[in-house]
This record gives sequence, structure tokens and C-alpha cells, in this order.
Amino acid sequence: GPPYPDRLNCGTELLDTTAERLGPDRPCLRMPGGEVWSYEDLRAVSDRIAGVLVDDLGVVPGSRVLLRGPNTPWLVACWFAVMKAGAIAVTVLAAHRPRELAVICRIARVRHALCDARSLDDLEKAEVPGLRTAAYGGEAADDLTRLAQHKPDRFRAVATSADDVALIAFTSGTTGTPKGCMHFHRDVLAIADTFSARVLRPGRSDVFAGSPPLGFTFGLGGLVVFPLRAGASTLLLEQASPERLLEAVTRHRVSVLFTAPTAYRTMLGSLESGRYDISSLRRCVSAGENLSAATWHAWHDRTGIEIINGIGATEMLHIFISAADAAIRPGTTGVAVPGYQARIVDESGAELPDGEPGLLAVRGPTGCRYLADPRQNDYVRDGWNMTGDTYVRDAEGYFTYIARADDMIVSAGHNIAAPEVEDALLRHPDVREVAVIGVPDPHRGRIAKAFVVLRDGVPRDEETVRGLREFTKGEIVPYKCPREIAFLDALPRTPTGKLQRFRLRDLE
Ligand code: 3SK
Repeated sequence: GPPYPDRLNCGTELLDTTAERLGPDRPCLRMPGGEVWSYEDLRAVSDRIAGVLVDDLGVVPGSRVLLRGPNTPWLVACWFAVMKAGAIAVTVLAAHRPRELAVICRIARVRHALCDARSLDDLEKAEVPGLRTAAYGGEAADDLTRLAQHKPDRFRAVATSADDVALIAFTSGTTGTPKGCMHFHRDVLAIADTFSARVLRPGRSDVFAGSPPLGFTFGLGGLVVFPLRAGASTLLLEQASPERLLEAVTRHRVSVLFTAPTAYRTMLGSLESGRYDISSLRRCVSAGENLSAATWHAWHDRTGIEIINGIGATEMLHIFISAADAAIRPGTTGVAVPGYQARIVDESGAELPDGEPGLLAVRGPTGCRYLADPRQNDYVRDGWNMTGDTYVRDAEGYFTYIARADDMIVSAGHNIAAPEVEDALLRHPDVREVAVIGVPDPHRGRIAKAFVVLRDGVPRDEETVRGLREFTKGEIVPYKCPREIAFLDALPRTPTGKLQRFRLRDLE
């Protein structure tokens, strides 16, 4: 990655340095109601909060500080305050339940928390031993908002080392118990200087917005780190359903959008109402799940915008394979982001030839460092991060997603990649969402079973099942077609929107 000085604080680098370079009045954070915080406003509030952290809460460099709340300017200011105090931000989601919060706080040895007053109940229910909490945005006399008013608006930031841990991000996990991923101060800048600077290439006049919570590194990067590194502004949405995103784009002339494939599909439906003006949009980023060629083309046909697809991971902090503009090949994820290397290997770690599917391995300026977890040795092998995805690379270095490595279904000796069956079903107009898993079968070992969420008004009957079966037979080879189809109201997802196939398996 780019060379960084030995002493580096990503908080001052992103905020104070940008404010000095571009002038203090530059718009930084935007709110749906029209209120704007300048770079200087954010700098001053975060410095005051840092004062509270150190003087009133006893935070010292290396303290782990839990941050919890919806995407608001105060959450961003708290994140910067933690950086400036040389402490470690433990980013969690508003959706994390008390039991999960308790586990996270135990693993990360959290003793301090800054929490939106509206999210305080669950944190209290987590009963974290010795936790000192300051809430913001509430009525209490000791609310952080009030405490901060009495602090100087300049805080002398701790001169952290580039290799000091800046944040611990927890993977919500599509399977087992949470793992804390440690990332350094230099990593935070590295994601801006690789994916953002080299692929996304934002400018100062861009307005960013999106759906991911800041507790998910997809959101932290796309909605805070990237816009601030570029001197741009970012619209923070507490509610970011696809409809709200479209409303926000229309009202605030958003130009760079970060969200997941499902939201792009839902937005396509909503655009039919003709109520939205999205002419300001110039960059749309999709990650979090695989983006099918069908969704890419549908969005392109309707809006003229070429979605920048990408794969990232909490372990890698952000996106490491992607492509933009003329380099885009719909249906592929793209090529290794400049600064990263990616290859396809077999179970033993040996590199496979182009065209042969295998395990995705990646290395670059960021990488996996689980906090005190032996699963580190499964994720990083010989210096390569094993993401757990099955991919294939072509001769020109383009990577195409096949499945999560554990989502391959072996049926009567054939390999069936669940996402390929899902893509086929998604092309049917009655299907809103779908997930495919392998279920036991006495004759074939396993068969593919599809769980389908139908569009409103479509009957859940045998005729619909027959129609879907016939349709998939016209789309993919018959042995891959789902032998069973069931209907659900919604698919089970993690708080960050990832499909939890194991919960479908539990339904069996
Ligand atoms: O986990 C993911 O899917 C992801 C995608 C993009 C950037 C960051 C992350 C964690």
C-alpha cells in the first residue's frame, strides 16, 4: 500500500488535515432535514468529545470504546473522538441484541461506551461488567452532548503509530460466534487510497449516501472514510430503506451511492412510480453480496448507470476486487483492486489455472487479524486471506463469483452452485428474493431446494411452483433446477443483510 509515516492518526489525517487543506467551511456531514456540519464543525465536536473521553470517562490510549447508534453526525463525531484519543473503536450495529453485545464486549474487553440515547436500553440489558457509558442525543443532565459543551474545542490528538489498532470490527457471521477483526490506523487510510482513490475516484463536489450502518465496515468506508479523504460530503440516513434512499437521492442530489444488490433490485421497482429524480447519481457501488448480471443490466437499462460491483470483507476492512467504467464486465466482480493481489487456489493452497473454480485467496495492505481467535489460522494461510468464497478467474484477471465455499451442493455427483440457481429464479418476474440450499435426498445424496419470496399478490400455490420449475428448466441445465420449492415471507438475514443459509437448513 501507499507509504504512511510511522506516526499516523487516521482521525486527524482524515478530518483536521482535510479541513486545513480545503478550508474549514467545506460541507462535510448532511442530514435529511437539510442541516449541514462543516469539516470544522465536525473537527470541533469530535475534539470536545475526546476531552470528555479522557477527562470524564478515564479513556487512555488502547482503551476499547464501544460505539452504538444509527448513522448520525454524533456517531461520526464519536468515532473521530475515539481515534484522536488513541483509543480503539469497537463498532457494533444498532441491530445487535443484548446477548450479542455482551459477547462482543467480553471478547474485546470493552470498558467504555458511547451510545445514542435511543439505543441505550439494549446496552444496559447486556450488563457489561464495569462499563462506563456516555449517551448522546438524550435529555439527561450528564448527556454527552452537554458534557462536550464544557470542553475546549481543541484536543491534542494522540500521536498513534500507523500500526496501532484503530478499530475492532465484529463479523456478524453467517455461521458461528462473533470474531473481532482488528484494523490499524494505516488500514483506514489504505482502503481510501486503494479502492476509493483508484476505482471509485470521487471528487470534492460529490455527495455520498447509502444504506449500510457505520458499524459495518462497508458503511464506515463508503459513508465516512472515502468522502472525507476526498474532501466530499456525506448524507447520513438513520432510515435507509430503498424508498428512503431514492427520496434522499432526489432531495439532496446524491452523486455516489453505496448499497447492496437487493436494494438495487427493490429500487428498480420503486422507480416505476416516476416520483424520483435520480439524475444526480453518477456512481453506484454494490457489495455485501454477489451482484448478478441480470440486476446490473436491469439497473443500467433503467438508469444508464454502470454499477461498480465489489467484494469486501470485514476481515479485509473493505473492497479488494472491483472494476469501474470501461473496465466493468457485468456478471463478474472485477479485477484485484490496485494494491491487492488475488488468486484461485485449491484446498492445499496451490494456485489453480485460469478457468478452474477454486477458493479465493487475497493479500494486500489490509488483512485479517482476529482478536485472540484460533480461527485466524483458517483465514490466513501462507500470508493469503481465505475469504471462504468459490470464484473462477479468467485469462484477463477477471474474477467471477460462484458461491460461498460452503454453498456448493453435490447432487448425484454433480456440483450445483446455489447462487447460479438463485440467479435463474430471480429472472422470473414473480420472484422477489430467493435462496437455494442443499437438502438430503435418499437417491441423489442432496437436492437443491429453493426458498422463494414472491412479489405481492402472487398466489403461493402448486401452479406457481409448476411455473417456476418450467421457467428454470429454460434457464439452466435440468440437473441444477430446484427439485423442491417452498415459499417464505422473508429470507433470514444477518443484521448487515447477508443471507443466513444455516437458518434455512434449520427449517428443514
Ligand atoms: O462484508 C462485506 O460484504 C463487505 C463488503 C464491502 C466492504 C466491506 C465489507 C465488510
